[in-house]
Amino acid sequence: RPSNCPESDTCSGSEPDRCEVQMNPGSDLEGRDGLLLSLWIRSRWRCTVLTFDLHPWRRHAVADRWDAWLGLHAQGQSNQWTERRKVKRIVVHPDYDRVSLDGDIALMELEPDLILNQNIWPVCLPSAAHHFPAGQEAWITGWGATVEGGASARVLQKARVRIINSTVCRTLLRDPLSDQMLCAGVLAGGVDACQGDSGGPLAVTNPSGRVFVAGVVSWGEGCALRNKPGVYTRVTRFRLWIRDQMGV
Ligand code: 4AZ
Repeated sequence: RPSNCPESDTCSGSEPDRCEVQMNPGSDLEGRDGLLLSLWIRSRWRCTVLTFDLHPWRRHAVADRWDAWLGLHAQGQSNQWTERRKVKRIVVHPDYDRVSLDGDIALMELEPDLILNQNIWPVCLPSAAHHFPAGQEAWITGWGATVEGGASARVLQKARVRIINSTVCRTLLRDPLSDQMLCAGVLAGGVDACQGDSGGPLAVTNPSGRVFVAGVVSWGEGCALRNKPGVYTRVTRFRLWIRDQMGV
């Protein structure tokens, strides 16, 4: 365990008191959307970890084939705040199921000494016991399609959704929702994650202003349809696994 990795389970104490989802100014377009790697959690100089969504086929899970771009706004376009890091290690959750999309989470460990700046800052991990109540406001971000079947967004998009009760969600979705999944969306339709947003964050701000990653964009039945909320990996269910993998 690197000496400057905090031991605390949640984002507190020795961690920065400002935790934000990486996003550049000007990326406040109401939209839906993202490419892989829009989420990274809890980077302290030497314990940078990123969650994302990846198919655990061998060619995807090889660290050498990945670069992490942090602080990005326009896809593939670096700016004064962008940092680029090699990926040191990829850990795909052992329970990942390609059909049910259960266990849809993986971790990327980045090369150390990441420099934080105004656009690169850690997001907090919720404790395993944390409950995100139905109705709570959450934000999704990404570069995915802005209409179903459409092109990915050039610049990072964000949209506001709400946590939806799982029992209610099961009545709305055709496919099974496991206890490792979490629903969020706007039931009236029009706001959602879509193709290319997978792996991105579902972020919730607590009363003290800290931002927590409640979910990871995973799947849905279409995009932004009425009564078809998006489905997210429920991060609290993987909190202990994440801790074990990070070695903190
Ligand atoms: C996708 O394919 C995808 N409406 C992600 C999220 C949603 C749909 C599709 C949710 O990456």
